[in-house]
Amino acid sequence: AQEVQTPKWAAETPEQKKERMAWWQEDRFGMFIHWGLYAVPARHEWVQNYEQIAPDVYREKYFNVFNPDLYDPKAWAAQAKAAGMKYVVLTARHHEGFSLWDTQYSDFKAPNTPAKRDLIKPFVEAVRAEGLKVGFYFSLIDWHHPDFTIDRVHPLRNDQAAIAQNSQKDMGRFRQFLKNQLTELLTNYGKIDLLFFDFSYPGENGKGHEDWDSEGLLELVRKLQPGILVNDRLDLPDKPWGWDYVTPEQFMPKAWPERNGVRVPWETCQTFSGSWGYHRDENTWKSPNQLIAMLIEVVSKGGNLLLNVGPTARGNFDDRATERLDAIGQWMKYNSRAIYGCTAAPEKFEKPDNCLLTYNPTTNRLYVHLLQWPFKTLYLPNYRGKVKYAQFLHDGSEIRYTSRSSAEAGGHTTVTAGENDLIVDLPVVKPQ
Ligand code: FUL
Repeated sequence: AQEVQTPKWAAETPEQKKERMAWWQEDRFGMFIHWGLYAVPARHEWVQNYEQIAPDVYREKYFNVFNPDLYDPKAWAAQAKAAGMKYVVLTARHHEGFSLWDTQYSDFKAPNTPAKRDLIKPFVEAVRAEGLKVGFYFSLIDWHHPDFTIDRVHPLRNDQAAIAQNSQKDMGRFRQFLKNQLTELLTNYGKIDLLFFDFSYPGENGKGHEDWDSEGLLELVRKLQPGILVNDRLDLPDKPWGWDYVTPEQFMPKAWPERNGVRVPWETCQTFSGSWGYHRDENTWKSPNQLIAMLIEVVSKGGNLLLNVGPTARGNFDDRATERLDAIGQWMKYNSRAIYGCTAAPEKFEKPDNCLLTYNPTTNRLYVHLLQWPFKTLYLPNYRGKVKYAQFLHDGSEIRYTSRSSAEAGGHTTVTAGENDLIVDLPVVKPQ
């Protein structure tokens, strides 16, 4: 394999990197927020692409009716916190090109709509005030920008007249625009903890991340916010310094993801329904139990979960989202100890039937999550000698267990458990 040179600006020791990522490894659970003009049509944040709406038509239709009179970022932050989330990542600008803040580099921005103000500033303040970490999502794609090439992902991909203008576009100017906008976002709002770039792909010239100057962007970001975490969507896969964590999207990896045989930090981003942006008529909403099981499964594989809300055009979370956040919050109230600071269990702990395991290496506690409530008995395979005591999380009450030899001595009829299994006595009725 070719030796990859680390540029000076990216150099850090493994300890420094570990320290930089410590909060994120500990927190495990964050809120993603997709909010933009697409909340108005309410048909998916890719509506402009799917319906091939020209940028001027899109702007004409939705820009002047974007009036988020219910926008209350304090309520957003409070809801995230109550759900047990520890960081919040907001779409500063999505592919449509609409900026939520008062950028100098575009007039297609929230302050020029009936919203009449920078929507990022109060967001950052509210999230900070709740003691949560702040992240921005920033799109490398901009369907509104005049210099952005009309490629196969662009809403104008079938418009021959528009495509004919491609030769006059200047991706260099677009790259500068990205840098200018990032400079604003990473200078004017204090400390920013995380940046979620989205996304790089081979453009018309087949060059992919070179079109975006991914390395130049990363260098700028690291200079402006040395402590920040950056995801892998700048598309620098072969450069270990080019990303901090990988981002499987709407997808549950089978096991802890690896690169070159080494486990890497990872975060899956997931939606409540089938859309990131507010989608009024989309009905494939996951149940609260599915979402809680998802969170447990992610942590059981050493990852983070970034769970998305798409606020409405009026700026609030709709009831379907709120209901789910509340349910997760109820669960987290008693069980967050099995999430924060936790990771995959050491190999010596085998997964019992219908269970997931999370583990806190600092406290040396193993959390056994029962996805189904069995009849009276849970078998912990080969756990004999590895457990000091067992308790429920919801009330701290003792759970009794025994091993095969004592179960037999106790006169039970047919004990088929292995020599080294633990036989856990559960109440017939699931407590709570
Ligand atoms: C994708 C985007 O294209 C989606 O709209 C969404 O933002 C998701 C998190 O990333 O690549």
